[in-house]
Amino acid sequence: MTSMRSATAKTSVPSDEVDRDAEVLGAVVVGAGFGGLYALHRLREIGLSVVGIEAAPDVGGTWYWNRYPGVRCDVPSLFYSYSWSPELRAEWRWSERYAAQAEILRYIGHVADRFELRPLIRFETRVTSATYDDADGLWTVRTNRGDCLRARFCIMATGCLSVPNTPDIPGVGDFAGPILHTAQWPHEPVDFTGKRVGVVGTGSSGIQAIPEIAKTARHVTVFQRTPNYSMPSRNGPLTEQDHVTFEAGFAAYLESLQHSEFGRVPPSAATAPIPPRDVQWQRYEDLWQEGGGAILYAYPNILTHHGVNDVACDFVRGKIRETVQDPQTAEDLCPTNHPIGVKRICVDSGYFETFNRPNVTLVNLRREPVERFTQTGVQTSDRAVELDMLVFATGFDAITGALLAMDIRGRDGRTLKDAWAAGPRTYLGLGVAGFPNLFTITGPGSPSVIGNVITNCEHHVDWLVDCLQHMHRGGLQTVEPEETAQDDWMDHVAEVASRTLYPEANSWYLGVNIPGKPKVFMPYVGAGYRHSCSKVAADGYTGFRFERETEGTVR
Ligand code: N01
Repeated sequence: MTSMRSATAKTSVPSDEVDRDAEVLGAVVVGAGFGGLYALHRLREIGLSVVGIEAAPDVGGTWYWNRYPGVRCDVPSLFYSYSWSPELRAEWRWSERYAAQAEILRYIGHVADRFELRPLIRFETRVTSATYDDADGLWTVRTNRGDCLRARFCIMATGCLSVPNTPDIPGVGDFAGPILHTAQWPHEPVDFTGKRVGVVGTGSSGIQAIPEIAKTARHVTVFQRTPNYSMPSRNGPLTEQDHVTFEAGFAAYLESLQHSEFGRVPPSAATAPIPPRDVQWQRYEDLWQEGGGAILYAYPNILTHHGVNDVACDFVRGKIRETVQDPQTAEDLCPTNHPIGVKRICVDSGYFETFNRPNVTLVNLRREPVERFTQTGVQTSDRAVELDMLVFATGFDAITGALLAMDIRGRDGRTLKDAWAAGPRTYLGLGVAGFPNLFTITGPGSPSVIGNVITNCEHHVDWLVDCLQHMHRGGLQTVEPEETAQDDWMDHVAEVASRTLYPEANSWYLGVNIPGKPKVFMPYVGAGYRHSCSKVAADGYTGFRFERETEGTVR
């Protein structure tokens, strides 16, 4: 793709110098995915001078990079859309119930054009460091292209699923064929025809890619460490009437977002009854037929009580056994070591059916571990599997990966790596004590990846824009969380998670997929998160500390 690096004036100085005469920006926004684009739009709207920095050559965030076959969203398209512009809703039509990546990328590209956001963004540019200067209360943001930007606010919209994880498996460097990662997929179509393809990983990405690859490959060998719960999407075309109906209910939907607890634990969870098994079974059957991941809505206590969750697990295992003809393969595909929903539930198009194809083999790594990769394939404890291509569908260094990949330094030069050595610490997932004027869109300690990430991004951006306006009105220069408020919030995040079944799985929510990463449950799964944020603001930003402006304004 042609470079789209913006013509926005470039500020380049030697790497260790700061050009104190350079223009001071209102804000730098890092990342041009859904969160970053909306932040650029809103910050410009309130009159801030703002520059976006994006590593990719175009907008889209994780949707720019994840181009593997079969990739589509597991949230229905009508909901996986920005909610803030009636004009945008009126002019955009989704073609399918669950949009494919290409259509989502077209949508976000359309938004960037429609709202003239591209000129604000420096593409193909990666932020390497962001340093807070105690003396003048400004951030200095440096990039791999030599940019040195000074800004009052630093908005990290770096995404929760943007740093791919490739496990360090012995011998992988010896493999002679192409090695692909679902999260760094080539732009050119990949031809699997006549190829023996190995796929490592059976999370959402693997579960979507495997059926598509199997349609053309000579043979697909799936290397599975942990089987997953997956629901059929029942994807299909959307009609004009679907859009009209959605729009008619839009106000109610917006209102419901204030209380939306999808994948979270509502207050009624503690006292909700456990419905009889046959009643639950019928409800799960209805949801299976309807398609999508709404099983997590089935009962308020499905994520807190084994008496409910176990029946849902049995139900899905029953569906797997009904679908997969080979009994051993069916058993190997049945998840047994974690409750349903405590890893992100998968939504598929013919995943379990794919294992009835003669050209697909499942290798259960729990029974038959990989010993090493070789020049020609994979050596497990039992056999040598000959392969022409390898696909890693092994996920991400989630939630904190992109933030910690930059050298972020707050007050007194303290690094974020140091501040988060024992796990991420934030107040409301929005800010970090000791890092003034730094905001984390869908940061750890917020619902972030739970539910609909776009609405979570919008909520954070709207909240921080209100906060910035509050500061402007009051002549306030810096904002940062109080250490005690942050401690209390993190205790609350952990306490809420401990009342659920979430900690029972080795999921990326806990960071355990990355060697050496502290085991901390990162998303906030409690109820009433939006209410908590609104209350903090309404009460005068309790738990945040402000400093008064001493010098000129940056507006
Ligand atoms: O990654 P994952 P993902 N040897 O971490 C396995 C979103 N998403 O890219 O479970 C062998 O879930 C690992 O095994 P285990 C969505 O939020 C959304 O699939 O750790 N296997 C697991 O099977 C999702 O949750 C959409 O034992 C190894 C797999 O690799 C998130 O992204 C689409 C291994 C990784 O699964 C991440 O999904 C795609 C090793 N050394 C993604 N290391 C939609 O909207 C890891 N694995 C539909």
